[in-house]
Amino acid sequence: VQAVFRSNLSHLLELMGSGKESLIFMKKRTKRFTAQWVLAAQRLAQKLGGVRRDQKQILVHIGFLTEESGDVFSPRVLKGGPLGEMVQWADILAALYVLGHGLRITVSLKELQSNLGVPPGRGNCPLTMPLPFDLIYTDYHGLQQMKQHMGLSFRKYRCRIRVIDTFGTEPAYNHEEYATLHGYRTNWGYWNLNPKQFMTMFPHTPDNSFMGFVSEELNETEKQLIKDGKASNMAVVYGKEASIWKGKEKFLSILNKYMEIHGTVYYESQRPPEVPAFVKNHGLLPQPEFQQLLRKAKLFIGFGFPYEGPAPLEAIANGCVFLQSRFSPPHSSLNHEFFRGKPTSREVFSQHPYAENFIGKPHVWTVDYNNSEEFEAAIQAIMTTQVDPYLPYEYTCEGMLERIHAYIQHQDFCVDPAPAPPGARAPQSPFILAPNATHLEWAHNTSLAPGAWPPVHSLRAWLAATGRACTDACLDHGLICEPSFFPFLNSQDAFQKLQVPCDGIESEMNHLYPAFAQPGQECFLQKEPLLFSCAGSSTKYRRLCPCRDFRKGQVALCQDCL
Ligand code: U2F
Repeated sequence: VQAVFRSNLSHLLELMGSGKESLIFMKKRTKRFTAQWVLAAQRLAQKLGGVRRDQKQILVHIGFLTEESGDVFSPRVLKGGPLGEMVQWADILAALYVLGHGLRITVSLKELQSNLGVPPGRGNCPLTMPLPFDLIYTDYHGLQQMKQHMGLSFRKYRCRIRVIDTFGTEPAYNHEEYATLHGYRTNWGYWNLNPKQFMTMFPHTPDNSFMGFVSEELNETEKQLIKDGKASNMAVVYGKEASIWKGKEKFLSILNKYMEIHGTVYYESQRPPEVPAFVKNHGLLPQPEFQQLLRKAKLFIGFGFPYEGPAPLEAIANGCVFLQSRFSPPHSSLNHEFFRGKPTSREVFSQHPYAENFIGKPHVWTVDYNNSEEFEAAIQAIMTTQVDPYLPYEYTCEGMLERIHAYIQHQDFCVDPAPAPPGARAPQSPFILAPNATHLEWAHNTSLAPGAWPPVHSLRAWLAATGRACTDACLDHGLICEPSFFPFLNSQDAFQKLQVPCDGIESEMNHLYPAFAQPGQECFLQKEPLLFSCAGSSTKYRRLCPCRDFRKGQVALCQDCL
């Protein structure tokens, strides 16, 4: 069956159920975005022309909202608790629905079981049953529940699962045996899924798929209105929970010399003691009113937490400048409580690395808050800087629809890509050598991997500098690391083409391989395809990195990926 774009979202709102504060928040958001989704669908339909899109049957099981996993989020929706996850789930549901797929939504174990066809009263059904869904979107909580209640079907069908995973899961943490042997075992990882089955909130490491969410897009008239209505001396502080304001008196008093400070901090009856009297606190606002506040403000200022939330993108989209602190040393699961136990060793160099690296000045200023002069100078400069509202394409409704469409049509983790066995010589030389001999281009010979996605001709291979991760090595060249291309580089032939002087060649399990170790001149190939990883570096190795191009404003997709 062909999928047909939908332009009426009222059935989706019914499917979303009711009762919980979290669901109410999500439904309000979906309603508010309806017109934008519909317009985006029209634009995408035009862009895709008549291309055939298969309709999938999709189960969305939102594990963190189930009572069985504690549902700690719903009771905090109106009290300043995290909303980022609900923003993202609401947008995922809207995107899947608007794209025209068949949708079931579950937020309890009982509903999950009945949709999976698990016989009532049979906690752990040992049989494999046919699964009535082509795809299942869930989270780590939901994954755990499915493993417990699907019996043997779980193994069989887990390639159909997509895990919405805010901060991402790196391959070293995902591979059970490797994680256990090398100290990468955490509360969450070791599921042995294809790392691309994990879908993140921001494009952290390309080892995972970037799912994202959306922010409001303004038309030219609205943009002009906002620019005209800005109060150049108005600041909004990022942080709806009082604890975020603790110990920030120094910055607040500097800021207060220049600007009128507004906050949206949740409170019960009295002003929270962390929020100084000179701050105009509006209390936690409903999303549309929060947007209105951002429209008037010149500055949105972060004090280090929450990490990587949606609000800075909304602020920038509404014409604010986002000022945030640089983290030195960077925060990570090794040194910060919040990231501890998360299946990633990513180093976070500021409160919002996406804002810093993908947006940057004039919209985003990342400064050292320990240096009061630098902090103060930034505020002065921002007050006189003109900025236009800006939203990266990948965070528009159209961008999100385009990306999810591409994933649904092209990502298939149930077929084995059957790469050449490590160490084997490629039957045909797949590379053309670039003149500087550290960079290879894939010959325009698609017959080598017909139907591969992303298409293999977008591969550009680089030998990274010592100690450099492939994520960074590719970005250095204006490219993005593409883990699905690793198999093409995992051969003696690839090293030879790069003129790497291998004295010996060995094949082992190591998430940094393929790589070259300078002392000893040894070349290492990857023995375990699940461990191919863009993330990760060591001063011992120069990694062999598969990079590809990407669309402007849509880093998840290569030029020829649609
Ligand atoms: C992030 O979660 P948060 O919910 O803390 O992220 P925020 O960036 O603060 O904003 C989430 C939404 O809250 C809305 C705003 C954002 O879309 O429009 N909002 C509001 O409705 N009313 C207000 O007064 C102020 C904001 C992140 F998303 C999570 O994944 C992380 O777990 C968490 C911790 O790092 O940070």
